[in-house]
Amino acid sequence: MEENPILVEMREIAPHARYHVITLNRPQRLNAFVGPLVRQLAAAFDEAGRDASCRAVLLTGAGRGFCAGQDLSERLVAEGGPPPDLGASLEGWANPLIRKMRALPLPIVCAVNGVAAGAGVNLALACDIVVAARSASFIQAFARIGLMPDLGGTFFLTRLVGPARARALALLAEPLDAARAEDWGLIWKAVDDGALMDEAHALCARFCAAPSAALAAIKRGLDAAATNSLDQQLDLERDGQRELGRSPDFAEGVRAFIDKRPASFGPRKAD
Ligand code: T3D
Repeated sequence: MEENPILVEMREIAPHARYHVITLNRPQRLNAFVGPLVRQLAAAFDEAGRDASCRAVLLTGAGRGFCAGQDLSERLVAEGGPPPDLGASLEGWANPLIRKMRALPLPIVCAVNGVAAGAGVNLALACDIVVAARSASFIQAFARIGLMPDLGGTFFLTRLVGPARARALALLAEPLDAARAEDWGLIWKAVDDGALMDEAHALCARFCAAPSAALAAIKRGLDAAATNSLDQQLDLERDGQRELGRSPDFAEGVRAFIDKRPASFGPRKAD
């Protein structure tokens, strides 16, 4: 029997401030998606949202890969058998998962520890900050097997790297190494393999001391900017800033600046 396909660990940074570490755990299949894995992954994000002390999520993979997308052994069509309904599959788990991650009012840091292929790349791109090991690579592998990018890939790719690079990545389905992914703006940073987890943990620890409502508003605002007009964004910023300006975190942030000391922000309001 397979081990638990998702591992969740809590890292306490201070009283009422911790982050959840979610590890995809099917290393023998490069953490490819199967039903139990995607169900537990969605439940792990729900749990992070419910945990009032949780201030960030770190997502990574066990073993030498981050995630190789859908487990293709579940997609083998028997001779003369009916083809799978991939639309139903996306509607059933993938699209709700990506919506859930984008709506989560917490920063999601993704530590890409090795190859990310197919839906595995786009899972990473749905996170807020992607750090990758220098040995990692990103492959929009879909065209190799007669599919198109999913899990938001067609949306994220163009916005992150621009249309020319997005088209070549998706149409050619060639690997992009981590250094070039950083250079192109697909990810935040490529780091030495041995430094990857320290880097990702340090980011999450930093978020544990950050003003949580502001981070949630930043995440919402940047997401809305992908489709809003400038007028809509200006209105959104006015409304968001009005609310944040009334918060104890802002009062503390200003006081701390004037006092020349680090700010001590308050707890997060859970979902
Ligand atoms: O619901 C839906 O179906 C719709 C959604 C579709 C979304 C998708 O993600 S479609 C795209 C699926 N993914 C792929 O096409 C990638 C397939 N994998 C690869 O191309 C290669 O494995 C990699 C380039 C990622 C890595 O290559 P390499 O040489 O480093 O490793 P490997 O030897 O190919 O893989 C190691 C093992 O993992 C191997 O098993 P073995 O031979 O040791 O028993 C391999 O078969 C297995 N593996 C890797 N990817 C998958 C997989 N097994 C099942 N499904 C996989 N996707």
